[in-house]
Amino acid sequence: MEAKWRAIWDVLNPYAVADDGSRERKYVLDMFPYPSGDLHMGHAEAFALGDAVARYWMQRGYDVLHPVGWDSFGLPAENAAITRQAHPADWTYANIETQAESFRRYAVSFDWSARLHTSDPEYYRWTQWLFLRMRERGLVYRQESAVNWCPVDQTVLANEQVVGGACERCGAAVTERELTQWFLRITEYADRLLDDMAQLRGRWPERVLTMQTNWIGRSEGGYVDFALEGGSETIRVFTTRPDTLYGATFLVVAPEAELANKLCAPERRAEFDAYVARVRAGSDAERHPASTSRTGVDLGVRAVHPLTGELVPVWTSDYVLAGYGSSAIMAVPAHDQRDLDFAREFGLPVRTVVQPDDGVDPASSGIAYTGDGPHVESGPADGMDIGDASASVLRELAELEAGEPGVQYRLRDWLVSRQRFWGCPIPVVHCPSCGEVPVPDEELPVRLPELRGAELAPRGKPPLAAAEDWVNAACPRCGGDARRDTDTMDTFVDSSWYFLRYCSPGYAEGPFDPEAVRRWMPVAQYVGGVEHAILHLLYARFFTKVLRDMGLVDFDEPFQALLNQGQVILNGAAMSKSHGNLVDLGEQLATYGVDAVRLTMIFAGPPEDDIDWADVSPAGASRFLARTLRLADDVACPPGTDAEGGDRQLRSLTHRTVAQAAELAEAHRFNVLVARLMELVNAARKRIDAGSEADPAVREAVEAVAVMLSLFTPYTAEEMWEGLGHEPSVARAGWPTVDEQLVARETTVCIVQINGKLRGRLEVPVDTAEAELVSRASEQVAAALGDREVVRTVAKPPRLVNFVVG
Ligand code: ANZ
Ligand code: ZN
Repeated sequence: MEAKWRAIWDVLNPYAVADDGSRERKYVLDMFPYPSGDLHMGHAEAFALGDAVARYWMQRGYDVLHPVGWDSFGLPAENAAITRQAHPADWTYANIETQAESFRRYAVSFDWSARLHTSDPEYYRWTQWLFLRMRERGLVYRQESAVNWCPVDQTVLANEQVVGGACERCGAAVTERELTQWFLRITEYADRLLDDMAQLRGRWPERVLTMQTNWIGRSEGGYVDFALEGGSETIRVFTTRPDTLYGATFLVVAPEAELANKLCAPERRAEFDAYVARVRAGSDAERHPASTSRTGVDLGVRAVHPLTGELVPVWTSDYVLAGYGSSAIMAVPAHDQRDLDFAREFGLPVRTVVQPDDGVDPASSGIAYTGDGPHVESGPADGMDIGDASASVLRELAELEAGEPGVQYRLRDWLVSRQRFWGCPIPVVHCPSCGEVPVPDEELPVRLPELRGAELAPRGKPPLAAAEDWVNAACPRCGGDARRDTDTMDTFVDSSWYFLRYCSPGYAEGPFDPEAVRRWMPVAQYVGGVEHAILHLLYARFFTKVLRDMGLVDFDEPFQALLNQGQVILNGAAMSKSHGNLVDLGEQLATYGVDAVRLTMIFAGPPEDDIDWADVSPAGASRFLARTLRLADDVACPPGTDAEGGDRQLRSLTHRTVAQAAELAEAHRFNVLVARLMELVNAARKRIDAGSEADPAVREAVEAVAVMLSLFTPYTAEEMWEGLGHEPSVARAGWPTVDEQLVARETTVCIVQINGKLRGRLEVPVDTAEAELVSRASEQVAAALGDREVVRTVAKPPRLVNFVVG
């Protein structure tokens, strides 16, 4: 059955986009896969869900764009190439073909004509083009910076690729290095990335919005300048609690900050250098924000408190991060736990300036008081609460020109440089006389050189730097000898705009045809894993905003709605190769068939929940499908028979099911939809078994089943549709029309009494719940009840409600 229908679909191409304006458009997008071997159970779940969404809208008559492509640059291909003495493209494109074949077998409703691969020169040409446009807008810069370095992969890692101090990919302990790196200035968009989330509320999972909000981490507060005792230097600190300034008893500077090095007194030098070396060996990923480090060094200098004139010592400790705020803080131990832990460790003073509501003194309890309360020992701010005290302190500072209000973000600029081969080359040439020169647009793409096998092995310098012929280039500006940039881009750059390319595949005048994007974008429904809740989505949102500023798109947000599916797990644990508990998708498909696996994924529960493969039954799904398929064979009246006059009860069930199924599909409650479908299948079976196989109501029911089932199990649905005497494809059959009269629930009259006497009548659906019935009844007799107290209510739904009053 699978082979038969695949051949027919290849000819019919039922999922091709029309894009001719004849139908309303809807763009349904699955997060594109990384080609790491064949599809696995996680793909099977995600794509079954995305497909249900796409197929639903197709049945509703929309022109649906449901494209597929591959996020095909990345480290695994490169590592495989080194091991196999091959080119990363060999492994990548072979896996893509395997996955493509599996997608066809899995019968996902893709329009294959939009297919793309981010590692194709036709694609990365435009990634480079976008990079250069961003550079022209001042959104790209190069800077020497301390980076996370994986000594095994010999590459820079983004902060988020460092997990617990180890490389996310290979597990090696990550160290720090100073390198000149490319950055994208995403911080310039921090406020818009925050504010525009208002457009997504209710249509994106709330927890994703929360994660993005926390990642951006906007903090309001102020800067305070402390003059160095006897020097011209000032130490600027960032604080979210200017109100506590009177309680600041020492300053702490981040050990890696140049300021710490500059401030350090000669007699502290040796201790300081040793401390910095120790800190550098670690990684800052695990330090922020809750770490309770109690190590540090007194720098041997003092600063002047701007409001009290008091001298406070200046320390360094790794609980203060370089690169956040001003890399220095004022420590207020009474009201900040990290500061208090540190103060207690080193015997530094604690001064309470906000009266704790429980009267417990932080200095003796060891617990910082972070709540609000009247301020004390705070000059003009005495008696004020946090808000007023902050304003008062900032006013004082402004008069003295010793501080100002300020906002800080946890978000940092996006480090996009990678010292690896299999990525998009940075389209810049370094010329000894002209400096950094962009490669002219007409020379794009800057193609990767042909390197393979051992040539790709990391040797401390990027593989591209070792490709001498490639590196040496003429300067586009002066024609002199110059060198190409040897970094490639983070693959998250590739995936930040692929959804736009899908709108006009093969477009040669730019990354996308703005007209096509206007027609299709924003994506109506994005489907993918919660592992992309932060980075991918943030970067794609950032790119979209930049493109909007460039006038290339006319919307703020690329993805109107987001659905995060759960994971497929086994016996309560995540599946992984290392745990040896992988369920092989290919084996499941071979044993139960594509439709049974797809139905199992859908029926297991709400899409957001994890699916434990040990708890579900693809065999049960398979039996259900066989039973359903038999219905089509048993229908005995010809196609096109008017259902009018058929069994009223079955017709009513059919129409109610179809109406409800639409609501359920739109709410992505596909598992409930399937349960309703099963009820309809059972009802139709009962009629057939009772000898009503020629009743047109039976045909109507079974046809509705076939169309609804086509969202989930395309093979069975096609087979049924054919069995019912229709031309393929059921994918284009159209959603059954609902007759509202048949949907309306059967009603009855409910008698409303007060103390047993008739006081009103209500027409209610027979299945009205007791609570609703009582509330409607009491509304109806409200006037008659007056202010008498109801001592008891007797309800016999749906026919009687009696209020007993005193
Ligand atoms: C004094 C103070 C008193 C603070 C108080 C807090 C509570 P978020 O929300 O993360 O922005 N801070 C500032 N720069 C820092 C850095 N580079 N590394 C580590 N900590 C830093 O927090 C800002 C607060 O974190 C700032 O406010 C500062 O401590 C600290 F009762 O200043 B606060
Ligand atoms: Zn030059």
